[in-house]
Amino acid sequence: MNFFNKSPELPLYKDKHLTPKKSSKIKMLFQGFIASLILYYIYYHFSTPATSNWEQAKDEVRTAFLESWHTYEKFGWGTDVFHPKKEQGENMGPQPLGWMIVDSIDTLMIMKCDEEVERAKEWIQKDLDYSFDYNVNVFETTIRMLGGLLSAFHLSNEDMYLDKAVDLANALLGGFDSETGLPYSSVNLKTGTGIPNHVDNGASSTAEIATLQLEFKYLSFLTGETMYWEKVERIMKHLESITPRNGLVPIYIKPDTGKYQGNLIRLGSRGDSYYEYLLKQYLQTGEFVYYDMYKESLDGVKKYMTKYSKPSDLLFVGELEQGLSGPLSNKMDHLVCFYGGLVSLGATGGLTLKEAKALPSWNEEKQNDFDYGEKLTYSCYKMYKDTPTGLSPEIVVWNTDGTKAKDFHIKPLDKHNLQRPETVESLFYLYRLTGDEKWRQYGYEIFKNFIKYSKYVNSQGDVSYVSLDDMVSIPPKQRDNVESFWWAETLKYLYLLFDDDNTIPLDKYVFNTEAHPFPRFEMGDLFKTGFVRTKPYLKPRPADDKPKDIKQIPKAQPVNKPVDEEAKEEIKKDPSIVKEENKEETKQKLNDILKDQ
Ligand code: DMJ
Repeated sequence: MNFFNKSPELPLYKDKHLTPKKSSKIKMLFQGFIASLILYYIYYHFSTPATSNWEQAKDEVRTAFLESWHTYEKFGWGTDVFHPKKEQGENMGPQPLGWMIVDSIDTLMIMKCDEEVERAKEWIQKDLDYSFDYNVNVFETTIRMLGGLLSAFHLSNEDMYLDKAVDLANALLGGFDSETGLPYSSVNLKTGTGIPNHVDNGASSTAEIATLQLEFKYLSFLTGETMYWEKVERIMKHLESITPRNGLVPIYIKPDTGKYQGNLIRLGSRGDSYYEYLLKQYLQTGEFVYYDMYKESLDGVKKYMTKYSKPSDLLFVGELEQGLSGPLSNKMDHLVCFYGGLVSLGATGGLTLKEAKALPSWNEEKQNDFDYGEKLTYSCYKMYKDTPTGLSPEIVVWNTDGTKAKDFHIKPLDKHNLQRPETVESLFYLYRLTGDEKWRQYGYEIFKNFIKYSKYVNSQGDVSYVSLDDMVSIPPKQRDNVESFWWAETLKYLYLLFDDDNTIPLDKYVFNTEAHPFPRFEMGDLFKTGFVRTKPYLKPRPADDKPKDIKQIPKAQPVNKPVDEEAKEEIKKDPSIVKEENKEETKQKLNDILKDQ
């Protein structure tokens, strides 16, 4: 039989395999497509944690909080720094500052952990005393300790927290005693002496001096003492006068001269919360001057600092290492991830997107701002999603040249993960504003990856969640450290993200930069914005774009009388005067606030 003389219509068996008919090719392609869909489905559902039971997700966060908190209670109670592996804590100075307990107590209150709140309260009452010889960082102590005490006071209505807050604020005041009123980096709690930064040529960071205002203004509101308000407003007045119209500021400033130092502009470390508190000061009191400054800075960020990665077109905010005249670097700190939630919040003013869109003041620009916030938050989610552990590094470098397969790369020194809150913070805002479940799902994935990779269990079964040295390798190398903001911020935002009860509603509250919620309030007769802008905002504001858009701002007014100059000096010498004079009235006023809500 001659195999080679066969008719071409009857191909050999082997030819059939190699050259299928067109219809078979389509069939194979279709089958391949279906197979890959199935594989993707399996991968997505088995490798990506997902849930629709949000009550249970909230409980999981509470459990993670409590199990690690109990470990801290067992081995490090009262100390400022906790090492779960060594099973011990340590203080930063000769006495504890309450770094863990004060920073976390409002999370315990929000999560309704009554027994733990009682123990924390007792410790604060008996063991916390801020009058000792130690230099503290003015900013960190304000956002964590003063912020924590003020929120605890608001949530509990217990005088003791306000008393401690007044003591602490008075101990910090010496830090503001520079020529310009711009605070030094540190202050001695006992002597009240301001201490310039021992590095960076004595400069304070811009974020440090511009992230004290919510705390001191709320304290003014509670005590009726305008001095706190004036101290922090003076800083803003000065910053407004020296900040260029594009709203972008170098990350260092010298308290003695009042001048910016260097050219580096970024929304990451040392710059971040300057931009945050511009909007939040407006939200707190409705003062337009800060809204204008915020909007100018947002215009500047969009124009000079925003780029898109390749291949996926992810929006990111780069760094201007040499100021506006230099190129934009593609480096972005995880710290920048607060900005997505902030910008979307700024577009609606705390209302839901649906409510805000129904207002006559809604316009294309606000929609653009809102979209910008969503895009940046999605990029931040991808900083977790596209890594081996599903956890983000401290810093990424975005790829923009089109030659790489991935949107970002991570440098060897930037692989640590400190359990930071900024991405879940933005996810929380976006879920609250849109009601879109996808933001919760992203948060749940991140939460489960924290549980999977940052959990440390000692030989007795005590659980902690720790920072990671390297989030790229599996299993990741763990550090022997827990950051206070893991409890104060990350777990609080996750809990609130999964919460269906709208606890801490955004149209009534503003979170400080350490996630401590303060009620928004009206300035009343006692407070006013003590300066006008040196350069009026060029864009007209829609006539009805006013805080009255925001529904039900607490109507409570300060009832305490302002003290005169002489009395202010007395208060400096003996802070208990404020406490004693105002205690009863403050309590009454707080009762009124709580009744109103
Ligand atoms: C927190 O202490 C605050 O959010 C601060 O503004 C900067 N970042 C840390 C947590 O990452």
